[in-house]
Amino acid sequence: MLKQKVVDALNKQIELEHFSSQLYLAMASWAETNGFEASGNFLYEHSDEERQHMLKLFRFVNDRGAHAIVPQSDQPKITYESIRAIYSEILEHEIMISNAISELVGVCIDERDFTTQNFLQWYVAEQIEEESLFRTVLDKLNLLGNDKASLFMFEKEIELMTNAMKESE
Ligand code: OFO
Repeated sequence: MLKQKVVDALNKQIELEHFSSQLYLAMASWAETNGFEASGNFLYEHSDEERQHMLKLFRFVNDRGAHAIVPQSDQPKITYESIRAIYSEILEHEIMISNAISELVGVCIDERDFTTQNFLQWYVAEQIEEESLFRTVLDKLNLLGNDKASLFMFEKEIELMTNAMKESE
């Protein structure tokens, strides 16, 4: 049986993963309607991934005899300054999520819940990957520059990354 402090912390993380999914959906919508079709597809994929992260926690909470709560959702921003602003915001957001996962692992250690701590190792590893992925995307943007031809090439790169991501699923 999960301790209440662990259940509360897991439900808080469910809320964060849910918000990540909504945030990336809003960003996908902006990208798609502002000429960045490849980034739109990439972000739709990421929105789906975040929903999977949320569900994995959700099912774990219920499987362990507690009650997962469907979070209330804040509306993400609708418009973004640029495609660069989107990817910078994502990297910052993912760093915040990594810190939240560390806090959650800390709660499990304090409560001596080593089963949940072990389950969360998947999220610890996933966060390293996600941060690295979005650093790579920003590096590509920085290398290519901001003119139209560079952004076109950037979108081609993102399309390749999305295809690779889908193939590895
Ligand atoms: Fe973006 O990663 Fe979930 O946890």
